[in-house]
Amino acid sequence: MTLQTCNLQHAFLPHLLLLILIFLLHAWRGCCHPQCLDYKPPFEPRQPLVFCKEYSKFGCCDLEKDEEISVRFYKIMENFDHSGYVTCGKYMRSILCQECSPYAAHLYDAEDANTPMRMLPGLCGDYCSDYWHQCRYTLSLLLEDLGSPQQFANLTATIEEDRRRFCDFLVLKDNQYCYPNVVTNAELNANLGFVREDPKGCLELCLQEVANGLRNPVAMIHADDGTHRFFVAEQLGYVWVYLASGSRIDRPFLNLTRAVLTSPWAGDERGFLCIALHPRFTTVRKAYVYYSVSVKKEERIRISEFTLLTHDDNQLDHSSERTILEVVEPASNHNGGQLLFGHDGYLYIFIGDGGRAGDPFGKFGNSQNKSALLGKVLRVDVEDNDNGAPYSIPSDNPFLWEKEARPEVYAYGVRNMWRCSIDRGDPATGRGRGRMFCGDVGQNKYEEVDIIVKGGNYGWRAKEGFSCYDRKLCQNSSLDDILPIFAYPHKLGKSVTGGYIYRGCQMPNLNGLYIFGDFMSGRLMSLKENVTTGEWQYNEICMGTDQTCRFPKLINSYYKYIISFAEDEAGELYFLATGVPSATARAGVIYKIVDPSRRAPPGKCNIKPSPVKIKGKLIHFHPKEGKGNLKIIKTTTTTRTPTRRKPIIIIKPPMPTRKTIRKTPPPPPTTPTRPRGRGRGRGYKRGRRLRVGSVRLVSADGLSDRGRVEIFIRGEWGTVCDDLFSNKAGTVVCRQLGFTTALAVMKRAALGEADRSVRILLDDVECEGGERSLLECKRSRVGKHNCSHGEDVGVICVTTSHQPEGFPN
Ligand SMILES: *[C@@H]1O[C@H](CO)[C@@H](O)[C@H](O)[C@H]1NC(C)=O
Ligand SMILES: *[C@@H]1O[C@H](CO)[C@@H](O)[C@H](O)[C@H]1NC(C)=O
Ligand SMILES: *[C@@H]1O[C@H](CO)[C@@H](O)[C@H](O)[C@H]1NC(C)=O
Ligand SMILES: *[C@@H]1O[C@H](CO)[C@@H](O)[C@H](O)[C@H]1NC(C)=O
Ligand SMILES: *[C@@H]1O[C@H](CO)[C@@H](O)[C@H](O)[C@H]1NC(C)=O
Ligand SMILES: *[C@@H]1O[C@H](CO)[C@@H](O)[C@H](O)[C@H]1NC(C)=O
Ligand SMILES: [Ca+2]
Repeated sequence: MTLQTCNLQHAFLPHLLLLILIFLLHAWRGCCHPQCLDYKPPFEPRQPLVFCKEYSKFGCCDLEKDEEISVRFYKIMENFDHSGYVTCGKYMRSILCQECSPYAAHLYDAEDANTPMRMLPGLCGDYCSDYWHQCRYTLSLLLEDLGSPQQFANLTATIEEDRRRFCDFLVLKDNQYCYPNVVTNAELNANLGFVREDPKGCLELCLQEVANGLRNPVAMIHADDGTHRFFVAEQLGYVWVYLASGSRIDRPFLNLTRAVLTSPWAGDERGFLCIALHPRFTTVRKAYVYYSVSVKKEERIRISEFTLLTHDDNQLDHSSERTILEVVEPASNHNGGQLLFGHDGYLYIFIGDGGRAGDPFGKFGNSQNKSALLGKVLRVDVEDNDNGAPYSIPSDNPFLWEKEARPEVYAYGVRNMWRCSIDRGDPATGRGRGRMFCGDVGQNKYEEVDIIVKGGNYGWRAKEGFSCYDRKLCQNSSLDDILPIFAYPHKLGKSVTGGYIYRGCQMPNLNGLYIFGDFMSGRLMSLKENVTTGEWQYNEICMGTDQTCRFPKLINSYYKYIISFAEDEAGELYFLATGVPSATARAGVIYKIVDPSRRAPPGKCNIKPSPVKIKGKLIHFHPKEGKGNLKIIKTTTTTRTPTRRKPIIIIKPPMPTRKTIRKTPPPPPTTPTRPRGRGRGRGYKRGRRLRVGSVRLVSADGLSDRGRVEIFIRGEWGTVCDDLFSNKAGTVVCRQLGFTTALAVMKRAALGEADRSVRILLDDVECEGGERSLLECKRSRVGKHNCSHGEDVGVICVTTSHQPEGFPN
């Protein structure tokens, strides 16, 4: 008896441990995040679905996919008589429609691209039992529809007879996320599709790295000319052009390094600070820049104008500089540094109070003194300035008739506005259009965000945020100042970086959200206006968990010195940050802000960048972050080391490699395993569900290890034609097929040419070798190529232990 119990315990212990482990794993993973089978967030379809109606409001299908599913359904239902239709139709429909569920990736166990997906959505135990009792013989029909008919007929014939095996195959062990529980779980569905908040109310967003290796990137702008280029300025005096493809042109747009006054010390506020392009840049090819210079041993800020070269759209004429304005800076800090064109076509210049602490200059400081240009927002007109004065004064500038005031002044009482932007307005209603938002850096207590209006007094040095700084000035009834829309104390951050109101297309949840940050604390923040009360509601922005940000290319960490925010031509938002705030350290990265909870419906936000003629070479983009190799980047500082340099703080640790986490136990025998290369080639069997980026080898002689490369994208098999296709790219293909490496890569159709009906889907593929699919490599856009089938590529794959036969050398 004792012996028996003992044995029992022994037999039980591993199971118990396993159970505990599974439980812990689930607890640790917490709540699943909605995700589609294409590894992207769900969306609201543009047109309501007809067949899978329950996912019309939010899910993973558009109308096209919905139709595809309904065609499959009716094809399967042809096998039923009326009573069968009545009994089983609902199961068929529900099972087929789970592809449209916002939790599709979980139901199909597809979150991890390295493990096979389920062929059918994971069902809950009870539902599976009912299904088995009523309609078990329909399983083979569902599977037949997906893959190789005989194979599955044979396999399912045995499963269909045995409820346990049947449900082992179909059940998803996670009781919360199986169908239909996932649909009815109130907690999961309560805020489905909205930006998720963590328990502290922090909005969970993710990031995508779009550029790196930059030296204190201070500004990023676009030309609004249809090219979707970015112009990125570095503090030491360079401006670089990035194309819509993400590649950078090797020649600088502007190289002012010789003239710009700056230093490698961390926190030096001098340097090249901003660039703005003429609002009609396609016709008026001028750029305006804002930088620090030393003239006769005097520090100044200079605003000047450059003209584009006539024969190169990506370079300014360096000999065309014309000074618009120079202002003497009494101290090296508080140089302002924003330059932008308003919707009125005028140039706005944001100038700091001149520096030191407490705006000590003159009787009551510069900011409240309208005879001084320091501590002001200026507005000038640079239209038609080719002859005569470099700028004129707009006729409705607010202080034209005030005797002592400079006519350029548009608003005053500002301390050191760092980063201002103009609201494009709500895409549907236009509400908010033209509002000007600025972050104004505080003294020693509060950082603030202001909306700038004509003639406004923003309070400095009488006030800092909402509180009095200079008590005497503050109590003067004639101050009549405009309060910030938001101010935060120094325990949250010590140097505000103004941002943008999101008005892009790809992240519908973020519309109307003002996103900004803090340079010192690395905090990302947001404000949302309550339209009824006019109040701005604050929410911190946090990085989503690894689980939340598990979409291709997304990361959930960033360098903490947030230098600037930016908007691209389409209105998507970015921020520029660095790990080492020195003008010479190549530690700056540009991040795109991504909402993992919802995307716009597919096709809605497509852009077609107009072509750009390029002189010089392109430097392709390689993401560095989020691959587990975030490292401290050493500054190249040669002179004084900064005194208060802080170590790099990564807000979240880098993502773990995905291979380690699996939700369900190893699949039962009927779940097809990853392709192993054998039995493939011409006779390719659709043994597993095809996914975007799958590859196959097509060869005339039916050999499984070689052939012309075909890739599956958007529901079709297409070919790859490419002169750049290297062994590394070949290796990516071979790995996907279960081999270890590519023995040879053949170009110019040496392994066969596709017939005309096969589209060429990929060209200019350049891989590093570690990618999981050719789609992750650098490449032209899908379907964009400049070759013919005479250039189709092929590979010969090998598993390194043996050489294939019949291959010369
Ligand atoms: C399926 O079963 C039939 C008859 O039992 C057999 O001839 C055939 O080879 C089997 N097919 C597979 C793929 O196992
Ligand atoms: C930029 O200009 C400086 C001095 O004028 C020059 O030494 C440097 O090589 C230029 N850099 C580039 C990338 O053209
Ligand atoms: C205001 O600024 C002007 C220009 O810098 C200066 O000459 C004047 O003394 C200042 N006025 C006061 C009251 O400080
Ligand atoms: C209040 O401010 C006005 C204008 O700046 C000034 O003329 C006046 O002397 C101030 N009053 C006091 C009591 O400081
Ligand atoms: C706006 O504020 C009012 C009053 O505080 C509140 O009742 C309402 O829920 C708020 N609206 C939103 C969208 O937060
Ligand atoms: C076109 O072909 C040339 C030469 O094969 C190649 O260098 C280039 O990158 C190709 N692609 C495009 C989009 O021009
Ligand atoms: Ca203020």
